This record gives sequence, structure tokens and C-alpha cells, in this order.
Amino acid sequence: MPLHRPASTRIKAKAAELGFELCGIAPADDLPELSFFAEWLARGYAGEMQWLTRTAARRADVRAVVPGARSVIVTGTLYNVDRPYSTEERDPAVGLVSRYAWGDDYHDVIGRRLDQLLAWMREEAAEPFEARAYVDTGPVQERVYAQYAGLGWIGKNACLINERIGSWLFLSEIICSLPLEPDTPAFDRCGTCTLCLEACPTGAIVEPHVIDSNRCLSYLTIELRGDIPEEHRAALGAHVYGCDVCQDVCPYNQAAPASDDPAWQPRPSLDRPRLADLWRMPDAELRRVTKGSAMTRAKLPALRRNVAVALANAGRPLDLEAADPARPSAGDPMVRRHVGSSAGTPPAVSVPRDVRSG
Ligand code: B12
Repeated sequence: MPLHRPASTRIKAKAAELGFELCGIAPADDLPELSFFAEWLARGYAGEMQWLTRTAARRADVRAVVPGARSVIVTGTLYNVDRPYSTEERDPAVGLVSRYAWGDDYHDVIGRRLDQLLAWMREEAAEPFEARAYVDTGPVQERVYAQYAGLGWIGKNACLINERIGSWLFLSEIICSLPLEPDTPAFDRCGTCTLCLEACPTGAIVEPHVIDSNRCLSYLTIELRGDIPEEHRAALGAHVYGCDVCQDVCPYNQAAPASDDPAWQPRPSLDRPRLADLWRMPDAELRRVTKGSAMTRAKLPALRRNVAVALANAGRPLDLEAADPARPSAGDPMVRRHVGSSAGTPPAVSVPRDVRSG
């Protein structure tokens, strides 16, 4: 049966077969939330992420990316695994790595599955059609299309939350010129809850649904290449790559299912790594243990910087050391400006008793 109506159901069935937990169709229309992006940029909330500003025009609408686009097939992939949340970690000497980065790099894993889905659609289609597939790196506001594809709603922590699965979801999409049956948008189920806003260590959720990246620990530990502002160093706590706090406290993640997909299972070296071990690790070893994981997005000096601040926050500030040929990144002037640096002890993340362990 050619891929016209009702192709949507067949595409979703194929997506499920390929390992996507969620799949829905959004119309390539004027979706109101898309317009917020320009306002967000104007407020300076993108920090130093120039790549967002440079692609702003295309990010405003997928039809600027695929002329003739009619539909956006959005897929959601569960990456949660059965491990304690960062808010439950009690040992300050353990480095916190976000759970999305524990396993294989999702850009590679999901990119392959998305290409398989698109290849299948091309085989099935009655005639050729325009299409582009993206996971994270495309000039697309993925969360907005995911909401209109019925995968979930954009929570107050700006994460896409699915009522059944929670927000431990990677998003990816195929923008295409096929006139597919769109799904019903999911509606907002955050209600009066503000746990994420309260728990964010730096107050980066400046208002519901709005993140000021300049304050977000995920931005500060991954995207920022230079010095972490003094005012945020204590709040960084033990975070060495990304931050899960606003998701850890979310009620919709308290009974989140775990994936048994080998791709997302934690690598032993990234599973509750000790800060001192990470600092002592030679650059070659650090490259080896992060190879093929999303952690390669932060370059070695940034990772060393994060570890240096986290060690100081754990009350074990490093001393300036002689250059170590096995760890040239530790000698980076930017890193040395963070050695021994901490503005006092990190604020405790306030997690109301009943949220997790009841
Ligand atoms: C730039 C970026 C970041 C930046 C900026 C964060 C941000 N909120 O934008 C930084 C580096 C800080 C970041 C951090 C993280 N990111 Co990121 N990131 C992106 C990226 C590349 C672009 C997002 C974007 O366009 N931001 C622009 C702003 C304006 O969008 P927004 O904050 O989402 O706001 C939307 C809504 O809030 C809404 N909105 C705004 N105001 C209002 C008001 C109302 C009333 C309503 C209803 C809506 C609304 O409009 C906006 C529409 O875009 C996307 C991939 C993509 N191509 O979309 C991944 C993406 C959003 N990130 C992702 C992840 C996993 C993370 C982290 C959890 C990683 C981690 N653990 O450290 C954190 C979470 C931080 C957070 N709470 O958002 C996933 C999210 C999956 C999900 N379930 O939501 C994505 C989709 C990547 C992927 N393909 O899986 N990220």
C-alpha cells in the first residue's frame, strides 16, 4: 500500500519496530510556541551558543529547512536506566554525569535508526518526496513539534514530558513533504507543581517553561568553553557533565520505566566516577572512556575544569601542580584558573520527602 493515507499508522508501527518508544505526527504549520525562540534569543538566554543565533531563521519553521514540508514525524526514545537519581547521591566525592550521557552517543544510535525509518518510507512511498532527518543537531525546535505530535507537553522545566514515560526521552524527527495525518497535541499536565523551579541549583528556570542557559548547569558544564562564573561555582556541586536535577525532582519521573536497550546502559567508568580518579586520569584515558559517548561534546579542558570545581565543592580543593605530560589539558590556563576555586559549599538541593522514596 503506497505511503499516502492512512500512512501515519504504518510509519508509527515501523518506528516502534525500530526501537522508538514514541512516534507521532505534527503538522508543519505556524505553531504559536515557535515564535518564542526569537524572544528567548533577544533576552540573551542562549549564552555563547552562537550556533543557535546563526540558525535562528531556519529554527523558526521547518518549512525553512524543507521547502514544501507538510508533516514532521517526531520520535521519542527512552534512555532512562534503573539507577539512583543525582538528587539521591550522598557522596560529594562522586562526579555527577547526566544519565543521557552514560551510554553510547544518542546522535549516532538514533541517527542510524532514523535513517532506517526514512529509507523504509522511501521504499514504501508511491512517489518521491522531500525529507530531512535530524536528532538534536538540526535547525528544528524539536520540543514544540514533539508537543504537537502528541508525544507529551513542554513542562515548566522546558523538557518534553510524556505522561506515561516521563521526560527521560531523546527526541528526533523526519521533516517531510508527505501530507500525513497529524496527531492531537498533548496538553500541559504540570498544573500547580513547581518542584523543578524550586530545585534548580542556580535558578536557571527563570519562569515556567523558560530556561536562561547562562545559569543552567548543563550549559555551564557542556557548552561553555571558558571560565565558569564565580557566582555559579558552588551551585555546580559535583556536576561534571550536564545536570538532571530539574528532571530528577519531576513527579512524572518518579515511576519512570527503565530501558533495557544496551545503548543506554552506563559505561563502568562513567557510572558514579570518583572525582579524584577523573582528575588523575591521563588525557588519553579520559578520551578512551568518553569515546563514542555524548560526553565528547565537552572538550577535555572543560571536563577538567568541571572536575576541579567539583573537587573544591567537595572540600578537596586541588593545589596548582607542575605540568604533567600525560595530562596536558590539566595545564590549560583556563583549567588552572579553576584549580582550588570554590565560593564555599554548594547549596543542598531541596527534594521534598515524598517525591522519590516516599
Ligand atoms: C539549545 C539546547 C539546550 C541548551 C538550552 C536549553 C533550552 N531550554 O533551550 C542547554 C545546553 C542549556 C540544554 C540543556 C539540556 N538539554 Co538540550 N537542547 C538544546 C537544543 C539543541 C535546542 C533547544 C531550543 O531550541 N531552545 C530554545 C528555547 C526557546 O526552547 P525551549 O527552552 O525548549 O523553550 C520552548 C518552550 O519552553 C516554549 N516556551 C517558552 N515559553 C513558553 C511559555 C509557555 C506558556 C509555553 C507553553 C511554552 C513556552 O517555547 C520554546 C519553544 O522552543 C535541543 C534540540 C533541538 N534541536 O530542539 C536540545 C534538547 C532540548 N535538549 C535535551 C536535553 C536532554 C537536555 C538536558 C536534559 C541535558 C542534561 N541532562 O544536561 C538539559 C535540560 C535543560 C532544560 N531544562 O531545558 C533534549 C530534550 C528532550 C526532552 N525530553 O525534552 C533535546 C530535545 C535534544 C534531543 N534531541 O533529545 N539544551
